[in-house]
Amino acid sequence: FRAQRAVLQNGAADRELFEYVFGGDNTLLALSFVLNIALAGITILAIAYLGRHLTDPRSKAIATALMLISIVSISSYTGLTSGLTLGVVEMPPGHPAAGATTAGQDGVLTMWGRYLTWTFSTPFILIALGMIAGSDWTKILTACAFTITMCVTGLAAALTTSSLVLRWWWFVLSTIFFLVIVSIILVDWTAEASATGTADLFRTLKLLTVVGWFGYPILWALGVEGFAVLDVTVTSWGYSILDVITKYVVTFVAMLYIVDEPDAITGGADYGTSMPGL
Ligand code: RET
Repeated sequence: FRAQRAVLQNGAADRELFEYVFGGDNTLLALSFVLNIALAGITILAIAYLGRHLTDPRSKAIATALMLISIVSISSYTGLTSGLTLGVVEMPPGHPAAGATTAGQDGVLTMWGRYLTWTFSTPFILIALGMIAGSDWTKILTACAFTITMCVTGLAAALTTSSLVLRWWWFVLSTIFFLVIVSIILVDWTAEASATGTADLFRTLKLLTVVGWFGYPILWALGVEGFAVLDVTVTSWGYSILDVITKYVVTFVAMLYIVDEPDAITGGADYGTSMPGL
């Protein structure tokens, strides 16, 4: 009975939050979700179109990883839009937003679906980047493992209501995992991209990724869940704009390069012999 009641309450909660966001007073917030559904859809179609003549298995694998970023994204933003992955979370004592109310409930609006779905989208960004750099699967999967851990601890930071110190401790843990990823990109993959012959493309992708990814923890710290300097709408637009850079812009830059199937991407005639583990 208790479980049933929890399900029913949740059923009502997603409807309440949907009405809160789309009920007319929060149009800007609603737009920050809907815009990304449109952009993810366009990106998926564009990859299918641009990649229609690809033949090489490595080029196809990179294009598939790129497409999966937007496939996760369209699902993620549908979750936020429907209210299913939104929640009202009460902040612990001492937090600047402690005592706030949202949609008639105690707490602040938390877009926890974002942190959850980054767990699934960021690995595909790293798979695409790692393959473009010509890295090995040990490093690519290490980066993926760290991004999953980073996102899950970020989710924990957002949902912890027991203590302010523990919220920030989750944040510190997540940031440490983030720095491991940054070092793999800046040190390992940069060197490997030079050896592979994709240094030019990788430099652009690296810049977009590293600068863009740093925006997320900064926004978290400044947003309602951190120091509460920015309100929910500004925070949400911040994440939506960062998503445009780190997902769709990265995808188009990579895709436009890959369609020509240069040797450096396909592995060339020597693929599988001269670069073991590629
Ligand atoms: C959080 C808060 C805790 C500390 C850190 C964070 C980093 C998040 C990042 C997210 C990147 C998301 C992307 C999504 C695209 O789909 C979780 C905000 C370090 C780097 C690129």
